[in-house]
Amino acid sequence: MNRMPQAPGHSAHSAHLDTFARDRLPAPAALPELIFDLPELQFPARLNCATELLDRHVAEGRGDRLCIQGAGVRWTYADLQAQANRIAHVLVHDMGLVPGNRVLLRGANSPMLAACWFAVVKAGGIAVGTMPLLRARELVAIAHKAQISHALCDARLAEELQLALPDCPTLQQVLNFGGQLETRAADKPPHFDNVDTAADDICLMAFTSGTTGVPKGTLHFHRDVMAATVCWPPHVLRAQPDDVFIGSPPLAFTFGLGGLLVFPLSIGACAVLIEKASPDLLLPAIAQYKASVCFTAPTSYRAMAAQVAAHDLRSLRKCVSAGEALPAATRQLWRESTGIEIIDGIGSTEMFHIFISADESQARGGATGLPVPGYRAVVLDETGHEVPAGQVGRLAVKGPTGCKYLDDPRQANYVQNGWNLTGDAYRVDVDGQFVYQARTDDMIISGGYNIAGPEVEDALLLHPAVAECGVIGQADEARGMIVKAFVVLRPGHTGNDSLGKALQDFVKQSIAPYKYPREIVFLDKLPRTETGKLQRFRLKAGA
Ligand code: 3UK
Repeated sequence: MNRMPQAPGHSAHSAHLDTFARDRLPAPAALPELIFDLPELQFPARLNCATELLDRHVAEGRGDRLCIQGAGVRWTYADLQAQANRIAHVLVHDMGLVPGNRVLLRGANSPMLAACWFAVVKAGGIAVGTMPLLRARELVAIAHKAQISHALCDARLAEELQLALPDCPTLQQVLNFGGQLETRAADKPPHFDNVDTAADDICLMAFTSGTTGVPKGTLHFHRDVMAATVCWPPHVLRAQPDDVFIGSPPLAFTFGLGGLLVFPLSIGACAVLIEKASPDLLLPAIAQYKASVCFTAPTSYRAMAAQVAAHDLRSLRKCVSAGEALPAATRQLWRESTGIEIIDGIGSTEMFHIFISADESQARGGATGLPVPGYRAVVLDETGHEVPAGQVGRLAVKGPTGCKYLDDPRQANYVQNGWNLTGDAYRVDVDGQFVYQARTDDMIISGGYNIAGPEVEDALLLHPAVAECGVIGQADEARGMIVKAFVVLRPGHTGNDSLGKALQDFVKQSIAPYKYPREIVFLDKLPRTETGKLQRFRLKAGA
């Protein structure tokens, strides 16, 4: 155990022998204020989240319960534990992992990827998930920034990592699963003593799905992962041990890691991890696995709504939307086609998971919801003062988790005066509901009016010809900016001037006329990230 004197806020008893990440935590003064006022948030000083999420169930006699399914695999809790333990032995004994090392994980969602995640965390390593579509150049940037020492990679994605390796001098140990990893693991013992980590040892480095600049690595402690499990899931989602979780977000995205692995396991439920979960594949998968809790992005619900009739979705009872604002039209469409009220929630990579949300009974079209128990949220003006109800300002949150960038001056943008500033413009209604406006940078200022693109999108989405749309501000000499809409039409409609005019009139009828899109461009599809977010910067650049 190392007992070096540490700066305040660092545990004096870290289990990490490799202190690279811990040495690059933000300075104490740059950290957000933390709140631990729920009784469930009183964590012990020693905590390994893998012990709590996985081993605990086996120790308490639930080893035979179904834990993970996908790609022809059905693992009980005992099966996943044994697999993770064997891989942990490979990491430690064959690959020389020491606590604190960063392990890159590369693969589409699958049971093996989940086993690898647990193996890293059990061994006291830091799991660094990466999006499956990343190319060599992006992998190099992450490997460099995180000083990655080890990688576990799906054999089918090995090529791109191989291309990156010559430029990753610190990355010396690579094993592929769907390949050598299973062979090595097969003759390792199924028992492993998890490293006795401190509650505030780092177990996870999640890179933001940022659109510009060098990627930001957000650091999360074992305690952060456990804190997330006792806030939103029991208070808003309220899933049960018999629930079967399914969805689309990658485990490399904390929305997916929480929703599809950490949260189901925290209650002894079952997680389905499928590699491809586009709307046309997610629907049959829900039917096949009799899934009951679904996590995906707003656009995916909109696309699935059109196809629900062809599938047996009787098992489905809870649907969670996050990643971007849920348009009121999409909420309504999903309710009309399935009878299910979507649970919307805003979360971020920096906060780990959802901090404002509404359950089915609180849900209201156009509003994100209320601060999740354990979190506080306010709306601030430019000078950092809270604005009155109804006024738009910058969303600020604090709770038991918070932003900790790895060695990054942008920490000072996200954390100010102890608050986490997510970069979102919000308004609080008189009933306390938080109403999303836009990303702060995306607010459109036109002819002296402040216009939120998503509000115009909501209005357009109610038109029967509109499948998807994105609204941005485009520089304009006379008005500063004009509202410009990019529209994808439903099959059977043709983009022409008369439809453009009809859409403009349609918007003017449902929201203040000055918000109508003065320019409309018809596209075949909208540019989106792997996590389902609209890439407005690309629309602005004319893509
Ligand atoms: C936007 C939303 C309106 C918002 C995430 C749930 O999306 C997640 O993390 P990211 O770091 O992005 C964070 C930003 O995305 N956003 C997310 N959800 C909503 N805007 N309504 C929503 N429901 O701009 C936020 O600042 O990629 C979401 C859980 C974990 C996550 N990491």
